[in-house]
Amino acid sequence: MAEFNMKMFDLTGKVAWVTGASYGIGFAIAKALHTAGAKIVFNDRGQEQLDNGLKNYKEAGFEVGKDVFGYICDVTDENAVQETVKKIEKEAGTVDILVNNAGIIKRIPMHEMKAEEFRQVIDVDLNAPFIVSKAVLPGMMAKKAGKIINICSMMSELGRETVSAYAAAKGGLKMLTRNISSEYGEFNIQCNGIGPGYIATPQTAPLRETQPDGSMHPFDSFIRAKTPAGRWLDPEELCGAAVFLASEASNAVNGHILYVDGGILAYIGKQPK
Ligand code: NAP
Ligand code: GCO
Repeated sequence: MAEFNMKMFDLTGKVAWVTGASYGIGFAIAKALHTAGAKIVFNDRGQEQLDNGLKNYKEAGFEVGKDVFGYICDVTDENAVQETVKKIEKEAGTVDILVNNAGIIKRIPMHEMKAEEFRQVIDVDLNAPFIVSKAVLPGMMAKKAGKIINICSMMSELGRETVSAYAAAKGGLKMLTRNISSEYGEFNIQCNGIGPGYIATPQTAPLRETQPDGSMHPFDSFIRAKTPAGRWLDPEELCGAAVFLASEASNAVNGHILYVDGGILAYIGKQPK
């Protein structure tokens, strides 16, 4: 075993596919993996969204077709995903690192949620990570090396009102992570999760809206009281964990969910003064 050295965090020569990474957490992780040397692949559901994503990467200094490759692909569509993997392998190379980031949430009280709405969340947040992981595994198995990182959640461990579908999906994603790690470890493929705390992105914008009277959304003070540092986290604060789990520095880490939550899961909550 080589002596530890910082090159173990180097992703030069690697192809990293971050799903749904036009903006938000996926975009931050993609930029970090590129900073560590990887070539980035991302996808979005339509031409307009893809063009918006490409604009964001260009503004961040990426050269399209060299540093970043973008594809129109709905991650819930298995045929589209399989076709996209063929294009990626032809244009960018075999996928070495997959980050299953694309995700949605529907905040509806369970007794009011339609079964179709529940299914839609499960489809994107759980079925799609299965579909995309299945599509890239053959290439990783052939290379006898690969990294799959699933973006889990506080809701992989905890519940709360109105997020039954999302919690079920993210809880399932935790176990899918552990099962992929179990089934493909012999191919030197590691599958781990990142469990973000509460991150300021479009997905959580409704929970941070300023109220008509100018006060902050009640959820804002709730989550600040549940976070030891008393603040929302930024997408960039997930990047160190992403580079670590994408690199050979984590080759002995497998089936682990790395919570980057500012301590939420360890904390009962700020006591009243
Ligand atoms: P976001 O701002 O809503 O971004 C979600 C991304 O996923 C968008 O680029 C979206 O593209 C894409 N997407 C959604 N459905 C898709 C589909 N069917 N096919 C392809 N792309 C699709 O969310 P975020 O906050 O960055 O969250 C990213 C991931 O982190 C999600 O899995 C989320 O559950 C998870 N997470 C978020 C937080 C948080 O506090 N923000 C915490 C823990 C975990 P479109 O533009 O086409 O919609
Ligand atoms: C919510 C939030 C959370 C975050 C994240 C927490 O409505 O509670 O959207 O679910 O997105 O998953 O880790």
